[in-house]
Amino acid sequence: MNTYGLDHILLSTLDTKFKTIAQKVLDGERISFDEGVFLYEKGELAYLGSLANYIKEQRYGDKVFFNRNFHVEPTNICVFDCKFCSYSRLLKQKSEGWELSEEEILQIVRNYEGKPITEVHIVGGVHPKMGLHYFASLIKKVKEIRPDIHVKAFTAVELEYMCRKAKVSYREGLQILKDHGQDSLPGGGAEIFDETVRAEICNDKCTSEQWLEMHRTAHQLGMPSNATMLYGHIESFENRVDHMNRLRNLQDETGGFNTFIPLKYRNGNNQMSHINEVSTIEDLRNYAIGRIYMDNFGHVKAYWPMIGRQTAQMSLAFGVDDIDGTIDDSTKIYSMAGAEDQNPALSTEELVGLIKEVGRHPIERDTIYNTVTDYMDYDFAAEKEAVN
Ligand code: V47
Ligand code: SF4
Repeated sequence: MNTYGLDHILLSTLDTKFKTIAQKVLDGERISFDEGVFLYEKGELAYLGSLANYIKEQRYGDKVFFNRNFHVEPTNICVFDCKFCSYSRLLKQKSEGWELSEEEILQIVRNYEGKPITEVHIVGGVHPKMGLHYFASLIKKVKEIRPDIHVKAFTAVELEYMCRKAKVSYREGLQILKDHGQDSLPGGGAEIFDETVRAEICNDKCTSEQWLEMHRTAHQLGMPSNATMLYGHIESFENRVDHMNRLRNLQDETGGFNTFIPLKYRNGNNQMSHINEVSTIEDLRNYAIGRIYMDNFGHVKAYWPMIGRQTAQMSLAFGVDDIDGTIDDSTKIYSMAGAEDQNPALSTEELVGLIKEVGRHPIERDTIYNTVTDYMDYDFAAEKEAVN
């Protein structure tokens, strides 16, 4: 196990605050809100990386997880108007939007027949006409085509709107979706929980309290979920720590979150395009502080279509243990915001190569982190020969 750097950090002439934090990490103790802010303000990349990598390697050694998934984005028509969103179109701009029919969506699922995909990720804009019962029936049909697939669907923003329109409680709405085959919730829509920032960047969608309550209810019903944080726009370091703190508190209560996913704000084609994007160094610092602060989260994910393949590779030395999935060019959310990867798709062989190239051990997982295949010594050439 590689714990390089830690002893050096503790023995060197560091400021006492840095030593206290490093000692806490070594002892498996939680850091405080103020210490989180201190790390953002003063923590240098090498120091943060050593601590975050220590935590990651204590848990998983060199292992890095990924899955085989595809996205379905039923529509980009959205009743909300988030200032950072490059993807949505209001109903009045319908000509620039898309609305897939139920048959088109099911055809996407059928196209994966026979392929060893374990997850479908369904999210989109909040369409006024696609409601709770429509989506419940859609999920049931998806499961009829692929009973084995894990359906990770609908952000808390979509779910809050669906429940409100259908006049049901969060519990009733989620139970209906679960009964029709929805397995878990993705982490989107969290953005930044601080109410002042939220009012500036996404003032008309679900509140922070509603987001947290939707995830709390899902966890109580046995549906796990993820949690995102949109960083690098107008928020302060305190706002980032406050965001992580609210998630850490909920995780203490329910234990239902799988993965923390920091999402870098991309400034292409949206109403906040005047804001510069943060540097790659800040991305890596942010992953590392996320790993250090979120001690009760199992996993930290770098979403490669958003930050690009090389930063995703680097993030594996900064506390990240997961780089999402093969995706198969099935999402438009980031390419429309100017992300590195305009056609995000990686074959399993490419994803495995990416992880191995930086000396890590690739593990294909399912959505809830059961191992599907250990790819360390996997022979792709033999697999190809067997198929031919
Ligand atoms: O909530 C929108 C973000 C999220 C931009 O749970 C933007 O496994 C950056 O949550 N720049 C939706 N980000 C996507 C999402 C997600 C993605 C991958 C995996 C999982 C998971 C969840 O996308 C939104 C918002 O925070 N987003 N616009 C932008 N310009
Ligand atoms: Fe709609 Fe989601 Fe875009 Fe906000 S981020 S405008 S809720 S699609």
